[in-house]
Amino acid sequence: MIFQRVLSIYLFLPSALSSIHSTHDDTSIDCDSLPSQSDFFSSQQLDMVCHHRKMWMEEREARVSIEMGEKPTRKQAAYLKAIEKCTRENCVRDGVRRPKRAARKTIRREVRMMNKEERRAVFEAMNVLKDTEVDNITAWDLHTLVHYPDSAPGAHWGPAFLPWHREFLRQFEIALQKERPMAFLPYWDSTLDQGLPRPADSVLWSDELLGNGNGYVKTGPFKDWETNVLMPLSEVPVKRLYRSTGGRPNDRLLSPRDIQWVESRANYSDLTFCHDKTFESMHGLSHVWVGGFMFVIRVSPNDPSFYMHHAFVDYLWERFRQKQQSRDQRENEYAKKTCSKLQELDAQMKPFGITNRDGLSNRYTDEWYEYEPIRHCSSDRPTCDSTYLFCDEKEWVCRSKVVLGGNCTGFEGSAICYKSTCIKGSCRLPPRVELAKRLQKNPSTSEEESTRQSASRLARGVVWTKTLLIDEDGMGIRDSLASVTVDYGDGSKTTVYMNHTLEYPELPGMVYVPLPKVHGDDRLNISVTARDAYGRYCQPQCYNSTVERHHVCEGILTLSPSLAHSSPLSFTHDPSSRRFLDADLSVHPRLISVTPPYLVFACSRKMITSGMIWSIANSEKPPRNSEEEVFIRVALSRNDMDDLEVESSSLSGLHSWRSPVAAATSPVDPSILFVRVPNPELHPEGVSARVSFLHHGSRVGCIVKCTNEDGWSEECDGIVSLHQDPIRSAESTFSSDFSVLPLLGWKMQFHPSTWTHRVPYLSFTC
Ligand SMILES: [Cu+2]
Repeated sequence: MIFQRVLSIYLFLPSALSSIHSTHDDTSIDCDSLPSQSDFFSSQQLDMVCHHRKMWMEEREARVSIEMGEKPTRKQAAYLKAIEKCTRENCVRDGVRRPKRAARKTIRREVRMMNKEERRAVFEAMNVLKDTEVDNITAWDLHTLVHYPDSAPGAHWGPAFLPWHREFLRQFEIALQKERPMAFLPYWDSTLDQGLPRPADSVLWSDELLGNGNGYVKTGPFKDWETNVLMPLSEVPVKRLYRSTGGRPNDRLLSPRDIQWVESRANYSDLTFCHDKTFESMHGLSHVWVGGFMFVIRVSPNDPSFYMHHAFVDYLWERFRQKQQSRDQRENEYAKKTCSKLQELDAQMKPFGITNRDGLSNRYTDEWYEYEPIRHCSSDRPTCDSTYLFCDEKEWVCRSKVVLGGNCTGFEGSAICYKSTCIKGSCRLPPRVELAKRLQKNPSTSEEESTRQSASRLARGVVWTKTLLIDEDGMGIRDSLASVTVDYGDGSKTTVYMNHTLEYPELPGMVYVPLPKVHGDDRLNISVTARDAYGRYCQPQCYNSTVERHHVCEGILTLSPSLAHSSPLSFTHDPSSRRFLDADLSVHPRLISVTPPYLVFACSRKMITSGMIWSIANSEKPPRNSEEEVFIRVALSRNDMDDLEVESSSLSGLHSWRSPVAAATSPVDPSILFVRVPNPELHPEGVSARVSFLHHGSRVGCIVKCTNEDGWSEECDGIVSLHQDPIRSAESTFSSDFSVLPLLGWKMQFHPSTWTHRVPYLSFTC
């Protein structure tokens, strides 16, 4: 009978708990009116807590776990049941010879306190769970599904929150230990990061520990982890581990004051949601701070940081238990208000075959595990016990170190920087080492040289596109050590560096990227990645032409001469015109605009929005032209007349110019001439000039047509007017910049097949 009950739980996990739906009585509780420690949270934070609760409730009612398929298979149910029945003594094959019944208690350490071997064991075990399939779903993802609201309807928003997660973590730790007996669940003490100038720069989010926090997780032990669900609340279909650590300005991690508050509560009720929102809300702060999958409760165990954060929450609860409760109280004291029947002391701790009361048992920390505290530093012992921590001698506490390139303002002279030094507020390599690095950026990786390399390697030539690297403040990166690497997919790669002699319309932070030329029906996928000057990951964002915004993307460019098969990026084979990629030269000089490149990189830890990307481009204004003269374009089709000359003379009589037609012809288009006229910027009243043609000194009768703004053309007298005010200028495209002239009239935005061209105002047939 008992066996049957337990089995049925798993056969119906998690989607088929329909019988309880009508009995959820917690939806009616007004979240906003529940008390909380008001000065610990901003009103937005409290609003968000209630919003998350609402989301959880709705997902519970909607039975969102259909993502998993209707029911777990027998094999999946058996896996979960076996884990639940396991303890270290009866399940974990230790490898170490010790008396059978005396398996040692697991010691859970802070993630930065693990030694190399422990780190390897934990991260390997996690990866084994991610790689082990149980009927088309990984063991890792199966654990995540246990945390879904319809599987675990009582896991949140009430007094069962702490015991439920305690049991959930115990099972997860067992799963790790079955793979690597040495493994344990590390905890993440976020107070070590909370006091840093910029907590997202903590060494925790580096390759050696949890991997990068800005965007797709592309470094560290969990890089490129796939998830079995789409990341909720994302505008783009993200199915890969994703974070946005500290990306939103008002989020924060746990502070020592928060911890003191938890430890000093008088009884268990004070830590539970229906009596006081504080503790559960506090736990939510780190969730939203990490962002990405962690942002949404249901899917948050996709990110390994979930387990480490929850181990810390469990540790804080244990500290309260040890400090404020007797052994007996720990197992029997509970909350009077439970918010829901599911949270009552003797209710089943769904989906597990135990009750909420069982989760208060002293066995967890008597027999199975305990937490190793962080030893903080003191004037007697001014050191911390980890290479990832340093002693803040102003407050005698240990804090996390900061990665190369990170913000260390206020900590100059301390050991805050991991493998680097705090110089003027940021973690840098010693000046001599940094200089050597810049010099070492050897000629073979300079832009010109690598172009030649890739050109010869690809044998088919290159085309150029632009990309933009954006820094912490939402500005273009100017450091010449920032780089972009192109992976051609055939085993060859090229790295190019920041351009630092900028000319309009080049944006600061811009890098030219060489891509292979494609022909005919070819289609190539090229991966482009970028690193900031300190070697840190930059998150690609691509332009989506349907919604006209930049979105997080994978940084893969699909190249094809046909738009239908290509990413909508602009490119050109001509190095001299690449400068004008993404620019609109078909408009009056005062209206010239640049769009951001199709592919840009957010190297910052802050959230970079499409609006910010576009404002970088929009803030670049064309320089005012103060040359005496400008060139306009004139179209000419002629009937075999040699020695033709072109002339322009201003109607004011103050300016005239004459040139052989051959000398005025565009180098790229023989039907276009460049004709000099006075610069309207220097003549506020405007400039009018007559254009005419001469043959051996005498004027030639030509048919002249004028094409207006809308593309209509009619016969006219060959007079063109230019004005500094775009509306009053008959010819709107003119310039005195020789490098622009051949491209004047072109709008070179997005894929070249969509570029448009404006015909000159004046067209002559002579
Ligand atoms: Cu949870």
